[in-house]
Amino acid sequence: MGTVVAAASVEDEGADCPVSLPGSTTSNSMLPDPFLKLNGSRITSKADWRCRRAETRELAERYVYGDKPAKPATVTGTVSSSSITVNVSHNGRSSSFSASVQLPSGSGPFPAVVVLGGFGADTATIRSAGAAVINYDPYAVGREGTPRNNKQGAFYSIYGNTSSTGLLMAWSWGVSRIIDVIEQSGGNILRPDATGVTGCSRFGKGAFVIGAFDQRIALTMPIESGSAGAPIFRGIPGEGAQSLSSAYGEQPWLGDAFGSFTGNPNNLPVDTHQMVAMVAPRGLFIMDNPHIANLGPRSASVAALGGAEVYKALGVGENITYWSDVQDGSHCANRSEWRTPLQQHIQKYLLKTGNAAGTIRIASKAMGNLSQWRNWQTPTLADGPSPTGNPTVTPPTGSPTPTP
Ligand code: MCU
Repeated sequence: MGTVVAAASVEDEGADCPVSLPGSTTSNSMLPDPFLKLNGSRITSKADWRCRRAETRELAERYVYGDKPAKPATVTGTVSSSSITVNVSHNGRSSSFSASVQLPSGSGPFPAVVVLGGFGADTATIRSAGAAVINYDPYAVGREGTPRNNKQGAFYSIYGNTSSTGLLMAWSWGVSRIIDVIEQSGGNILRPDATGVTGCSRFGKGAFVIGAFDQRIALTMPIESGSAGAPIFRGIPGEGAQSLSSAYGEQPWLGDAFGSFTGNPNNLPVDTHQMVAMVAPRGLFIMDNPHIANLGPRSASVAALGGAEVYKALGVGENITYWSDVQDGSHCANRSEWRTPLQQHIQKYLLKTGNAAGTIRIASKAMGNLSQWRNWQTPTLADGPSPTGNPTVTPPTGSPTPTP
């Protein structure tokens, strides 16, 4: 049995947290302590995670992916049973994109899974489980094949072709705008509170970042994401996965600032176990292929194990699944092993009819060892307001009694 935790009603619950990043970084061959605040003390309550997450988000934006701007001044669009259109304008610039929709059978409103790129995700199982598929073309929002100083797509039409934000974050911004439109639509066809995201390979990198950076996403399901996706940056060189410089150079997936770290990931003040943690307490189902070392499956398992420590500390250890125990070695194959857990995740986090506990099922050939990567232990966090859902704040009544 598992604890179901609803997604948040806003993209970023920590938007009001004060975060001032230090001007320099220090080298650390171990994974940064996800519980350690920038002020040098560790969080002590579950409620503290909200603003520690905000620090993590700022670090990830500055050093890894580039900035994700907040919701633009104007977002409009439509939702029909066959498509979603999104129109955005901000600071005198505008752009638009659309995505096709395939509903499941039955009567709505339906939850939906945003599927990036159109391959590798088991859309038949998604729909038979009762969720709609939103076919999202990430390239409409951030194109591949462009130089870093001339990025293209709907995101860059608004924020500029020389924006230092990488494609993964541009794709993430695009999905957030789709959710804005679903919210504004009134929710008669698609439910705004039940959105998932998935994709394989480069689109697994995208799904990972999309889920980390929008707390309205109830279920995040990256598949075989490889370097610049789930694997810890620090583990990639030793594992012999696609090198950080190769991933950085192949496409402008990561932010421009990551260029200073491709040769020395130990200098990064953040690693991907913390992106995993950013998804907490929401549903996360990381699928991986242990047969291709270039994908860094061992390093991805360490990211999941490290991030799972935050899930546990928040009391939602059952909300994360990492599964690389699969037979077929081909990249982005349709795998029978993932059908049942996929269905269970959709039932639990999107339809809210299921309660299956998550599981860590790492193939022995690609088993990472978290203890080799950390020098911190997981704290027992005091109960506090739930880290999702806006905490209820009761304003004091009347003015304080003056002391005579
Ligand atoms: C695993 O994702 C990428 C990989 O990082 C690239 O080096 C390769 O070219 O493409 C993979 C992919 O997206 O395959 C569909």
